[in-house]
Amino acid sequence: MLDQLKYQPIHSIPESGEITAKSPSNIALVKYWGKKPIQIPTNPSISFTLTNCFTKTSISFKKSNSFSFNFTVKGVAKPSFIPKIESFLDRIKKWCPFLFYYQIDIDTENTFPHSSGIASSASGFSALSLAIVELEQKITGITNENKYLKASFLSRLGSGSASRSLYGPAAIWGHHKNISSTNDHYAIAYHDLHENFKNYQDTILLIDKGTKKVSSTVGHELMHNHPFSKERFLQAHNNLENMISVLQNGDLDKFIEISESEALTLHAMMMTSKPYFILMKQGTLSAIELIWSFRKESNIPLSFTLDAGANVHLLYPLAYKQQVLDFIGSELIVYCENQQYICDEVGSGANIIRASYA
Ligand code: 2P0
Repeated sequence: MLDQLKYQPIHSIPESGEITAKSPSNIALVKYWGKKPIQIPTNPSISFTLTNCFTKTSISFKKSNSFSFNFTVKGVAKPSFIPKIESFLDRIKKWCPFLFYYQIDIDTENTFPHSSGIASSASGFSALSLAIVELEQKITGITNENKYLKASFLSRLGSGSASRSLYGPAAIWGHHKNISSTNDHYAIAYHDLHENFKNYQDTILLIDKGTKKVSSTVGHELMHNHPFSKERFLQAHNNLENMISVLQNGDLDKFIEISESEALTLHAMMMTSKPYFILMKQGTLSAIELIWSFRKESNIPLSFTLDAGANVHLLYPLAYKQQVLDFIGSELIVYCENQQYICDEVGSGANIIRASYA
């Protein structure tokens, strides 16, 4: 299956150029939590692709006798990101050997604040990977639909959840025996959404913008020898299958049940790891209680999900946007750091903004 993603060598490569790609973040409905080397998920996951939270990444490249790279955020050097990018470049070398004939400057910017607690690795690695595959297609002259698959494949080697950011409105990553084309190496697009989920909203309450005490990489690691891992992986397979039925038939009650259970199970896994840890804050729990009361009283199908952090993602149909924003303004905003929240919605994935070659 991976043969189609191999680099097809040719003899001439551009002297220099610049490619800019844009890719959004995503929010998992069925969560990826646990992996095997190298970046192989222990269960399949599905996410909504977002729109407003995105990363724009430019790679400038110049032919050189020795490979080197620079990494900046809006022109400012960020040495703390270098080890993760070095490890990514090392992993993709075999798949993109052409990259190593260049000196590369990578410059990136996020629309969401870096310290907002929203992972920039999903949008960041997917934007960078798409730019690299764009260069590959320029070199090989092969332009086909494998572009996004390969970008997803490379993204996965940077950060697992990044593999799902390439396409909208949703993406599935990880093999499921009953869902065709699913595999552990790259994500596939999922399009079959019921009308109820078109333009579905994700309003993100920024409960805690600090750096997490335990990184996702460490959290994934703790699923090895976890007392409940076997059951959890089985549950995720079942939830994925059920979630796909829900996305097709528009059953919002079932959507709420699966997505909230997934969020709480993710955090339950953290709380039962060895060592155990908690990433939710008091504001996270207060917001969840209020969401449940609001849903009961208003009958509005508002649900929540959580990422590996304290922030709360409010999921709801576009038709209820005003009521939900009023509810946030009157009851939830006190739990948001600096009263900040981000309005986002389901989107269409990554794309190339600009490419020039010399
Ligand atoms: C997800 N998360 O499915 C899950 C749910 C967070 C909670 O994937 O080690 O940054 O880079 O592969 O992708 C966050 O983990 O981890 C994550 P790595 P990643 O979105």
